[in-house]
Amino acid sequence: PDLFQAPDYYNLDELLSEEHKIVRDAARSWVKKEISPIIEDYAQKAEFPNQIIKGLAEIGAFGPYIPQEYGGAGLDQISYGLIMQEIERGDSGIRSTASVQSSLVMYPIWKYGSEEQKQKFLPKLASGELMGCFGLTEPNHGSDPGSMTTNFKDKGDYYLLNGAKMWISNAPFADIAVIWAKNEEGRIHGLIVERGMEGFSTPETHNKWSLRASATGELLFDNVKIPKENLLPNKSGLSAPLGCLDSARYGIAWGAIGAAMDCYDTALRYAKERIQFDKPIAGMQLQQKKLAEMITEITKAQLLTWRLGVLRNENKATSAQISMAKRNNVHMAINIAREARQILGAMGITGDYSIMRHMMNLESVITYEGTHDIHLLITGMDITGISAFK
Ligand code: TGC
Ligand code: FAD
Repeated sequence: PDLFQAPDYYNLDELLSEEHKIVRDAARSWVKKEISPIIEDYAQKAEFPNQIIKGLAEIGAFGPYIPQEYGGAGLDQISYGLIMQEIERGDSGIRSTASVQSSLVMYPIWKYGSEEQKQKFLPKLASGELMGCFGLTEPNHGSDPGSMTTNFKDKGDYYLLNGAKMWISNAPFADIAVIWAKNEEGRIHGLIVERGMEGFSTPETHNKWSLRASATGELLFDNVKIPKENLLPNKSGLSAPLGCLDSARYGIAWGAIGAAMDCYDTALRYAKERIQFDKPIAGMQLQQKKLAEMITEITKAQLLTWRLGVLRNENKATSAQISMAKRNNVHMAINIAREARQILGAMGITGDYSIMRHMMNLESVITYEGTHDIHLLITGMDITGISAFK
């Protein structure tokens, strides 16, 4: 039996094209074969499974919507979302690697880079030959990236980069880092920093209880000489990194549904099999309430996200709409993980089931790419016209 029963309570499949279903099913079977059997072990070891990089590239997880001329898969936004959903059904940390590579490294090079930068980096990033990371957050500037202090000075032949980034997914093994820094006028620009440049180091962050199968690290810049051709020339200001976040947050909205589906599916099966007081616990009203609310919330999230995908395909989705979906869906998933864990009783705390790992992973997902609070305030700003940040 297929261990991944995807709930589709409102026949959402009827809204998908043949291509969407082919892409999704390919990702689904790859995750089942390559991620599910190994992921618990890697999470326990707190190690990223490097051997899956090639497979991720093959299912189109690196640059799903980047045009084929640059090595991307040339798919639409719904296919991109479905790939993220299937990967996160396996593990949020693996989806993180794909999100960062696609939306935070390939996207800015594609949108803000020169033709030479696109030719040089995009095909190798799409194939996984090069891996990237994205440095926006700093030790003292998380939710407020506009106050960053990492900076670069024009030295004539090159830029001199100084500063530090923290909490950076993929940093420990990335070949390149797309990072954001201020020039002498205080204007934010994107720069491509390459491993091996003198003064650039990427120490790993240990002791995480969340996203353990994803490598997280710092990016330290100590008088790093950056060739001038490594500056992204076509966009500057805070809206440049925030534009990348729109794409990643959209993928996370889909991804969270995958994690929620896996928790729901696991809890439903368990509840039907587990007998207490001479009957399956699935027959107890309190457990039915939990399961019924889960499928309701998953269904609402699916519809929200599908519609957002259509809007993105038409280039009509706003940043605030993306914030709403990211916030709603991650919150939905974390609540489902917590309830599903309880349905499994003591078994729920073990690594024999995926739920506790999803639950702990989602603590990062609800924090990164804009916290739950920040996305609420983005909605608040959108509907009132008044920023609560300033
Ligand atoms: P504010 O004055 O509102 O905006 C500055 C400029 O940016 C424009 N803008 C956007 N542009 C594109 N996309 C968006 N989503 C945008 N949001 C705002 C805005 O129009 C303005 O443009 P302009 O031309 O007028 O200059 O900026 P603010 O300083 O008040 O901050 C706003 C706030 C708090 C919403 C924003 O800074 C924010 O989103 N903070 C959260 C930070 C965050 O999400 N960091 C994520 C780091 S990356 C990460 O977590 C990767 S995890 C990856 C993984 O492993 O999957
Ligand atoms: P803070 O900004 O210090 O927030 C602390 C608390 O204060 C939060 O609850 C927040 O909601 C609240 N708060 C802050 N401002 C306000 C406000 N105005 N009103 C009300 N409440 C507020 N960053 C990258 O650049 N690249 C990456 O690849 C990356 N990967 C990550 C991977 C992991 C595993 C994690 C955990 C984080 C990662 N991040 C990455 C960083 C992430 O984006 C930040 O953690 C996030 O933006 C929040 O910043 P902070 O942790 O500094 O929290």
